[in-house]
Amino acid sequence: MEIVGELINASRKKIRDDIKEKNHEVIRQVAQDQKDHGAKFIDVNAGIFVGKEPDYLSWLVETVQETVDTPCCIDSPDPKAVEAALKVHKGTPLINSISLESDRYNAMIPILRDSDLKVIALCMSDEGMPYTKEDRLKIADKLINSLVQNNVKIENIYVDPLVHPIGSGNHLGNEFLKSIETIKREYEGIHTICGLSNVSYGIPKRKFANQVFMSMAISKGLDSAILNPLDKRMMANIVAAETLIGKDDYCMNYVEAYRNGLFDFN
Ligand code: THG
Repeated sequence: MEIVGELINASRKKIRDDIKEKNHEVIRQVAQDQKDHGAKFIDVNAGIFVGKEPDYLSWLVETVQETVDTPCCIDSPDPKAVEAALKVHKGTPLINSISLESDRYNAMIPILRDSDLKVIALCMSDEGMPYTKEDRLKIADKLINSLVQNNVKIENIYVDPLVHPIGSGNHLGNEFLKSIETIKREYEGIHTICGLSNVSYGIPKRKFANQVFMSMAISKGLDSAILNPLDKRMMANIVAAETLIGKDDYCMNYVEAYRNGLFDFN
């Protein structure tokens, strides 16, 4: 499982103030903590600062990369902000994201064409958010084909089928899980990703619900996720779930996690 650390996100009140005040030390610490707990990418999101997003997002990339050698996941619906962040980013980031919304799609394709960038293909279109597996697959198929036609490698594409809150419909968890399974089966070599915690909006014990849903998604082939790597129980569940579906030869990762104290909770 490739973990994208979600904590540097301006939708979190504390981080919003730290970004506004350009508080270097706090941002650096949050980046370091997430790396130390297994993040392979550090998500940076300044989406609530309308108009100032390109400036803040570039500052976040620079600040994270002063601290850790981990690449960023550049999280913005605004191609101008993505471009600004990309200018200062060292190494290969994960672009979050392209979608089938025409303005975003048309602005993102030239950035991605012939590049070695990694990119999240988010299942959204001008018709809004998809709810069924069929609607997600239609969008995913168009995005994957056009990215490949534009010379983006299949292994650099991370499809995000979009997680909805389970409180808004009984079937929504299953539709998401079926999407992961089908995408992994039909597009060999592709990655799948999601922002898991959307599933628990509006219900109690969110962390617990997120952890259970993660195990279910792993069983369908989810291979990366945007989440809080400081959630110890979540990280333990991931190791165990991957071992239990056969992605851990001789249970070596499981045993190592045990030895490192990852399972020390009750
Ligand atoms: N797909 C893709 N990118 C995404 C998402 C997605 N980026 C943003 C988001 N969804 C993933 N990131 C977060 C970051 C924080 C939280 C959830 C998802 C979160 N915040 C607490 C809350 O909302 O209750 C805030 C608590 C706090 O203030 O700390 O849970 O789906 N491609």
